[in-house]
Amino acid sequence: TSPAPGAVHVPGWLTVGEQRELVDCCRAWATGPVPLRHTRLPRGGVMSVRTVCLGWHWQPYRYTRTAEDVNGSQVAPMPGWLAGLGRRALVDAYEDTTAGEGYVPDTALINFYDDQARMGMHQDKDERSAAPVVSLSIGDSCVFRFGNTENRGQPYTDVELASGDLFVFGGSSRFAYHGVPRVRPGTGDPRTGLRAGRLNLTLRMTGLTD
Ligand code: MD5
Ligand code: FE
Repeated sequence: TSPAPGAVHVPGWLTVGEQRELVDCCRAWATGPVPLRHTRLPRGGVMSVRTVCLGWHWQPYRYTRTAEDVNGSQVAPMPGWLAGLGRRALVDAYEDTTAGEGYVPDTALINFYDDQARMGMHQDKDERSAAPVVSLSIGDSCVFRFGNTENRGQPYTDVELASGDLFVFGGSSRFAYHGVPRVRPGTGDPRTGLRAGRLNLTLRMTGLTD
């Protein structure tokens, strides 16, 4: 189902087994060189989600290899198999066996939402590439607010994202405003191994070189 050109929602794309494996990996990454933490914003705010990055470290509002804003460590590498999962996501979402060609995501941003966490409406424009963003959701469902490229407010469409769902943001949807106004506690699938909260993994091409 496609709420906008280039945007594709594939409910239940990840099997429970794949979700469980990703949860296990996220647990390991959360205690890696740069731990899962609330990102501090330059104006003194703190994000309610907790984030850990692979490949490149996102700090508002740029990508670096080392996390000067956390502990100065170099972020863990982006695994090749995770980039491969991103290519398979594009093939399936766009129903085009060639859609993954040349897609080499070099960063993953992993967001953990507890019951209270939210993500305000924003655009993702710190990447120097217009390649699609692949979004994978695990755990509690959420309301995902999918807006427009012109302004932060209306018009927008609210979409329910559940455990295992794939969302690809390509084409003209790549730079649309979006956010997560609420998580729905208790809606996750315990078989994933995630007992509470929501995990979102986004795979991206930064377009950066060292
Ligand atoms: C999330 N994360 O559910 C979302 C999923 C973030 C973030 O927003 O920046 O970490 S990513 C959704 C996304 C990415 C790129 C474009 C669009 C949505 N879009 O055009 O709607 O934690
Ligand atoms: Fe975003």
